[in-house]
Amino acid sequence: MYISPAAEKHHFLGFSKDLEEAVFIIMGAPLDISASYRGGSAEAPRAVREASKSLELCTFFTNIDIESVGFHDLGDVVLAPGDIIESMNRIEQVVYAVLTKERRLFILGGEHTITLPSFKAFAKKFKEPCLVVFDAHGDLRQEYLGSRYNHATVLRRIIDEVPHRKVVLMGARALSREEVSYVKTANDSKLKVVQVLSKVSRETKDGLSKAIEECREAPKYVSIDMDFLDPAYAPGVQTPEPLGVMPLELLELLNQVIDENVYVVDIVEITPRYDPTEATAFLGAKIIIEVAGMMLRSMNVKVSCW
Ligand SMILES: [Mn+2]
Repeated sequence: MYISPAAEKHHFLGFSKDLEEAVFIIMGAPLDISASYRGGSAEAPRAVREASKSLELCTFFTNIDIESVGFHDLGDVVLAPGDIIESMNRIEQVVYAVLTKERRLFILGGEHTITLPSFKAFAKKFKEPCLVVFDAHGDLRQEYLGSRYNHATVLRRIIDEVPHRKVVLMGARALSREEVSYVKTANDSKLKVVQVLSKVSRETKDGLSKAIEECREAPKYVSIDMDFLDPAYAPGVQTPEPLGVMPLELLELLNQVIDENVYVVDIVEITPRYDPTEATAFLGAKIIIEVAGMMLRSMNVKVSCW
């Protein structure tokens, strides 16, 4: 398998559970080939793992002791330098192999393009899957700067190339004209878009509930592009987009989405070199811990802190 394991001290949270005991597997997919603006997301898996070691492990939303559950840290996918097609093939192979182990999986990107091969693998394992994406952008272009496979086209490729899937796009406050007309004409069963600007309102939450309704029973893959958040909280991203929401608001929305049918979560587009404070990487690690807590609650795993 195309995996490069890391030394124990470099694992997420600083320790790795044995695969047999682990509920969660975490792995890096440091793809950073098609960045159109600010590269560096290949450094994100290391930065998020490093930051995670300094966080406390009682979850805020669910009062769960993550330390007693832990993650099996598999290491990073070994990618083919400069070759996006081969790199995506390898991500797909590895994700599919991991999914056959019947664990919940967290993937540390990498650019958003990783969601295409990962979700393809997911759709091989689970029938009629649902993808829930949190993103400032639509990533819905047919092509971008003459290329079909990159972080600006990834959602469009998923809709085109993965049959029998549903997609809910949360956020999308920055769409091109081409993307707006695509959203308008796209069949509702293919793609539902809930827009969020600056603040999560009652309408946003109701909109999300409605959009996700048909996905309730479906196996779900949740993709979190960190640029969904306001650049004030997450400046270290490839393409910062002003007028985003606060981290707590993202977690409230995730709390609405996470149920026992969520099997994969990816967190993408962190570019550590643009955030010398490391706040973006810390926030990424925190989001993973809180989401893991929400998943454990939905699975009725009770290991309370308080
Ligand atoms: Mn994106």
